[in-house]
Amino acid sequence: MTSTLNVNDRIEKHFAGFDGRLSDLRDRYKTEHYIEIDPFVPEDLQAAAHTELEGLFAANARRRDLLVAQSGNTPRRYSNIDRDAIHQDGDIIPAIYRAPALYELLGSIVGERVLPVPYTPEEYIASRLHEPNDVHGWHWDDYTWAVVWVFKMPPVEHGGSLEYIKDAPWDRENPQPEKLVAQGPVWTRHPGVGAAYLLKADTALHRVKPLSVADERMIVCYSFATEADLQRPVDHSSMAALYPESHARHEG
Ligand SMILES: O=C(O)CCC(=O)C(=O)O
Ligand SMILES: [Fe+2]
Repeated sequence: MTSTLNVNDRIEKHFAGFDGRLSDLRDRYKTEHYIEIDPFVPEDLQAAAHTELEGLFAANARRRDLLVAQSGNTPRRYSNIDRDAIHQDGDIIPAIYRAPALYELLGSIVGERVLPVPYTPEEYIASRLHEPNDVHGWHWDDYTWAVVWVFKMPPVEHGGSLEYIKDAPWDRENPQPEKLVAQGPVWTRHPGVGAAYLLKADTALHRVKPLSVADERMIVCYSFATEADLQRPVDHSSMAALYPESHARHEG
């Protein structure tokens, strides 16, 4: 069993190796609202977390196939795991979310304080696209940042890339994702296994490109908040549609 303390200690040492790249990461984040931390953790932790995640999917995955009204009726067709299952049966994946070293690294890249989200079901989730036409459709996140840790990624010609339009904030009354996508520009990224990408996910309209064939794309998504996020009311109804049990447990 890996202890939480141990995980923080391991990633703190690992992140120290990024010191020489920090100014580049900061500059890129400023212009692209996206950077990659690659590799996100040491190799043995990646392997252990991957084993943990496969076990979580085997025991807890829920297949979803729905349109989410809040993001303009865009599709979610995939298998996912809610935060509570990961919290209960996971070890390394939840420990990383609590690791002070991660908050320090993220804060030094974005230039402000990075905080856990105040709504428990959104702390972390996992998703797996595996069938042809599986897609995580266009949407915005409820909180400012997402860190998406990649465990499986198909070759680019099979889909699974992240696409985003930066600085296209969510008008919850009238989301109009098609219009924003048509206006573009659409930025495309295809992070590799072992990388984690940081995205300013509240103002970037984003999606995962559909799989064109049966393949595997497996990720964990962590969410983070600004101080300002904690002061404003946040509507969690799209989370309630995707993770009904977890939402009911914490908010119901
Ligand atoms: O799978 C991805 O790369 C994106 C995940 C995402 O946008 C989310 O879970 O909100
Ligand atoms: Fe997202």
